[in-house]
Amino acid sequence: MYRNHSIALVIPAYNEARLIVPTLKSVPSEVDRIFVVDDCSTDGMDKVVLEMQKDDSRIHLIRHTINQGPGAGIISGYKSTINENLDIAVVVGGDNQMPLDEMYRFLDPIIDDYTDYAKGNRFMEKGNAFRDMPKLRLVGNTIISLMTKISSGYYHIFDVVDGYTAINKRALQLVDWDSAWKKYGYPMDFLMRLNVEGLRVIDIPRRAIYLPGERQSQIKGLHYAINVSPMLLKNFIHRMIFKYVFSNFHPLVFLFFFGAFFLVLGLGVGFYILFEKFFHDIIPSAGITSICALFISLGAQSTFFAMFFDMQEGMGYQRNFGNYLTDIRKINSNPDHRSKKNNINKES
Ligand SMILES: Nc1nc2c(ncn2[C@@H]2O[C@H](COP(=O)(O)OP(=O)(O)O)[C@@H](O)[C@H]2O)c(=O)[nH]1
Ligand SMILES: [Mg+2]
Repeated sequence: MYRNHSIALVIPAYNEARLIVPTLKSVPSEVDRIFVVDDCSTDGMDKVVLEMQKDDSRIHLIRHTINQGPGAGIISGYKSTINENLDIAVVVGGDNQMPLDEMYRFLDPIIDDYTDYAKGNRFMEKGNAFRDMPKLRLVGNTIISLMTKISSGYYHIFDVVDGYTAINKRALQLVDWDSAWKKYGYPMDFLMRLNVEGLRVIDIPRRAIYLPGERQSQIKGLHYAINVSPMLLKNFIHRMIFKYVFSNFHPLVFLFFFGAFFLVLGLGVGFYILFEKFFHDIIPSAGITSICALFISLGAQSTFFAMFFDMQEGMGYQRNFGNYLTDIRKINSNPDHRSKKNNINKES
């Protein structure tokens, strides 16, 4: 228990026979239940977990019969959390890259009812991600984070690929987990689903850990990009229709589609003009050039206005924890404060 709330720890793990050991050993005493979701590991990880269970009865091994991906692992852990009626589910990987001594940062804003979902951000508060994250990952992360802002509707968050999260019972019960994304890329999909339910999301500064000599990730970059980009577009369309047509209404939905239509049309005409100029040496007429400029400016303006309205819509449920963010930044920039607050709040 932590501050009168029961805590589940969900650990999706695939072939982590070695690193699952330090991960499980570092679980704080406030965690009531540990769900390790083994997605058909082939390295004997299940035996390691069962061995550790003998010394720590909080550990529960969930076995999948076919490999479904880390998102599916988390969903299984979430379902067990719901079944056992626990209050909050924290998620970390099984590769000991997520410092569990920082778990309270995620729990406090949920318990204080400032947010429904807290996710890690390794760039905030002079985070070490800029220095330590492999450069290719840093560029990829930035592009995906920008795309996810638009796709998910949470414009105030970053580092969307970070899998260190905590979620409250209300959000666990509201989201339709069965239709959620099961493979890598799940954090961005989960965010969109939280947004359509009107749930609050907050970024929590956390340390990035890159263990020397260890495999940091099983993600294959190109495969990931090919899968995730269409998912983000699909999710964006789903969110627009569900949020602004089916459950509520806002004309921004027309502005977005109008903007996209004219941007694509304008860029198409632009490419045609350039093609004719460079390959057939045809000078474009003033008419077609003006049409091209008109389409592009109309498209860009509509898109930016739509984005602005979309951000404003989201502010409604973000505004009330603005002060909390400032406070938590103060807490996290002062290491002594964290332990003091723990001593006050610890229940177990
Ligand atoms: N349940 C499950 N977990 C997986 C799968 N693939 C990876 N994981 C786990 O998900 C966590 C994060 O994976 P990792 O490849 O390190 O990704 P990254 O650190 O977020 O880049 C680790 O604990 C992995 O063992 C899978 O197919 N199923
Ligand atoms: Mg990893």
